[in-house]
Amino acid sequence: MNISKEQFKDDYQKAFTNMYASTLEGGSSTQQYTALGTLLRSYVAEYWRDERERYIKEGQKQVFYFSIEFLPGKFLENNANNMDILDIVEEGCKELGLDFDEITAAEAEPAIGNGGLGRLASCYMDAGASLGYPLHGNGIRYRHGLFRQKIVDGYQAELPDNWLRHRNAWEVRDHKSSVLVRFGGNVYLDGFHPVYEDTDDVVAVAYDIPMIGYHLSTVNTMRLWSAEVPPEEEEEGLASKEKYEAVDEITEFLYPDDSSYEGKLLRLKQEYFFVSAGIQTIMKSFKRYQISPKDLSEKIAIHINDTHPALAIPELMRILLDEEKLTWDQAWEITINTCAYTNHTVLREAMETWRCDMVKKLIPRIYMIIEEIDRRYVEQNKPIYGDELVQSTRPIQDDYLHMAHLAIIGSHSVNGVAGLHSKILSEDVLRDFSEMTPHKFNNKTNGISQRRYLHVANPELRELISECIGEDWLTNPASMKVLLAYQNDQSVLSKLADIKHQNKEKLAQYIKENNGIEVNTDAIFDVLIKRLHAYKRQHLQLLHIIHLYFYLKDNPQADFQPRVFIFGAKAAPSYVFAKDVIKVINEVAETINNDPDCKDKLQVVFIENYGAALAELIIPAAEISEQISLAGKEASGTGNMKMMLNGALTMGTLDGANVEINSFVGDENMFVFGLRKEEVDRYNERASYNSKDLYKSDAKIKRVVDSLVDGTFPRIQIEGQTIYDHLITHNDEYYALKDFHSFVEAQEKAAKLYKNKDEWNKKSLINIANSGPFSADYAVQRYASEIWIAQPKAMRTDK
Ligand code: 26M
Repeated sequence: MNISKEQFKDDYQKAFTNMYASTLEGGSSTQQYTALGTLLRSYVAEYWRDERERYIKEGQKQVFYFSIEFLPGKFLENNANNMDILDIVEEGCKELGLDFDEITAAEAEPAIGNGGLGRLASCYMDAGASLGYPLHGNGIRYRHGLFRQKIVDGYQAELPDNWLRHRNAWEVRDHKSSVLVRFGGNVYLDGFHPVYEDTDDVVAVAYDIPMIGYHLSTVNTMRLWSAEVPPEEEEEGLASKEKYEAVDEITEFLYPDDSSYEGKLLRLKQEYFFVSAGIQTIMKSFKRYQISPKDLSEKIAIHINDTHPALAIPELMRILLDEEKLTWDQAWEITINTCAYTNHTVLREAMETWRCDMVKKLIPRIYMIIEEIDRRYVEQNKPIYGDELVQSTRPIQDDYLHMAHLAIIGSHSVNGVAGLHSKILSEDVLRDFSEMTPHKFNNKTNGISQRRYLHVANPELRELISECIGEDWLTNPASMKVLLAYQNDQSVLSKLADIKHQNKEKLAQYIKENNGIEVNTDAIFDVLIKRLHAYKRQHLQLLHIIHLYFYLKDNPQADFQPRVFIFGAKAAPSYVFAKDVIKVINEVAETINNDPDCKDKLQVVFIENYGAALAELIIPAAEISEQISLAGKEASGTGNMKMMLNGALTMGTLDGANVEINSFVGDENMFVFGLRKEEVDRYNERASYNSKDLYKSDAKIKRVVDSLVDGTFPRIQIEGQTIYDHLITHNDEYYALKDFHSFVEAQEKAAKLYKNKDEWNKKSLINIANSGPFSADYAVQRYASEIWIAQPKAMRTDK
């Protein structure tokens, strides 16, 4: 958009005074942020409204992305960037005597997602709007996001995240869009008409946040639902204290689990709550514009992000049957054609199943419909596929509802999130389904927002790239490949190295302030940032660090490539192994960082409270991107793409999207190590891996593992033992010891290469140049053209 700096400054001062009846300079940074956010939102408000109306008027197909998590990151800078006014805002603030960094720091980050799944949803929102697709989010407005992590004596402590304390400048409460969601009670059919008795009603109130596309291509909506007591109950004095509490609870907090499933009633309530609100809203707008429900799948697409929103399928059936009075067959065909499902994990412990009696009690009408889906599924498919296939794929089995089965059966498309992952789904985890309906199965490799992770997070690199190859890559990321022409250009390579160094300095400053550690910025910055999970193998990096520590103790004079190991990770509060790994990392860090033999050579930093905002500080400073999950376990990973985009070299197994990174850059531009997926399968099939034998026969491994329990590192008696038991007593489920030597070797190769700065920088540039295909823009285009069958609008040129 076009606005002069003077106009902006004037608007900002007025907006501030309007809001706080005081002057801008005297405000707190939180107030300054809130007024600035509100002002920017007001700049897009009319356009946002126009775009909503245009969508309706033009009858364009709309896509609704249902996700129980979003992880948008801070809004201010990204939105200003997409509105093309980031410079004006920054300079304007400076001229007004304000500290722009302080203002952006005051923005509370909406941590309403756990990790990859939520962040992916938000990258897709950004890409959708940037490309002009009518792609809208549907989710939950948790009053408390993912816990804040504090490290106390090396342990993770969890504190509540009250991100809405100072309100959210970007959201608009739209009470007129409220809908009623019914829980519990009795339901019986009067003919074909369901009669509800004694239901417990909750109002879902919409909070809309604008999703602002790059160059204002369009403005879409992320709608988050909040639960409230129905106003009628309140006015008639019918709501008890218990009722208030029960309703508030529904959208009170985000479950802090990632890749693990627990059958908690409240979680099921959350799932039905936001799904029902979303589907009802879609259907209401249909009614308003008198579109026949039979045209539903031509006018909208519903995306089910993991199984959590799978109740969208029976909820849509409910409305088509009970309210639109369609026949079952009509309703079912429409539902399948409308819904599509993405799977994000192959871990058994993450598979969502619900006890049928629980579902039946909480949402009786929905349960009736699910039973009927199940009954017809068996009836129709048994004659064609035989009993065995049908029994293993039906949604209800042994009194449990299998959410993935429901999602697959009720969708026309099922996709994995990286090539290898999709292959595992169709050949292994979901093989029975893919045998029956192969046409549903497809791959959509994940993508990331290069606007957030490069343009905004690393503006110096953005400048450098544009200096070399012009601006086309900003909207056409594949053309970053042109950068390859500069791989031997010493002046470009040295600029690239300077930028990396500046970013390392920035991170080092943060580490100094927050950890009290002065890290050596000439050392390799080796970064492992992701949720803590055994399959992601943070403990393998820990073993590697201990190995290096012993090496330094044994050879204090050796020529050692200095390295700073940087960790960021939250553990689910009930996940004992993960929490113990955090404690041990912190205690090993304590010993190493205080050992004079390690000074400026080996340093270990655990960054507290890692999340979307800190990621934008850490990623531009990364030189080695650690992607070390056991092959076959990480569905895709997206941090791998973000660090590659910022010039880090990947240290990785052939897992998830690492496989694709490898195919783009080749073995010589990353460090591949570890078992291949087929090898892991073979060991598992034959049960032929014995970690204890390996440990006993390998002195190096034994020494490192023993250090967890022999007092080498103080204060880890219990936690060190947990890891020891996992590795030795419980046979090292994720093959960390098996991959140990291969990992150490790859790490040695990296250390050696780093000594040759020119070579390293060249490889760094090659990584950046090849990262274009991982743009979320391409991923969204593939979803749109192959799954949603949705078109972007013709791009406007008048802004
Ligand atoms: C389940 C039940 C109760 C509470 C929480 C959950 C739950 C929440 C999030 C389970 C799984 C959740 O996320 C899984 C996830 O984040 N998967 C990651 O998705 C990314 C995007 O596709 C991939 O890049 C990662 O490889 C994958 O681990």
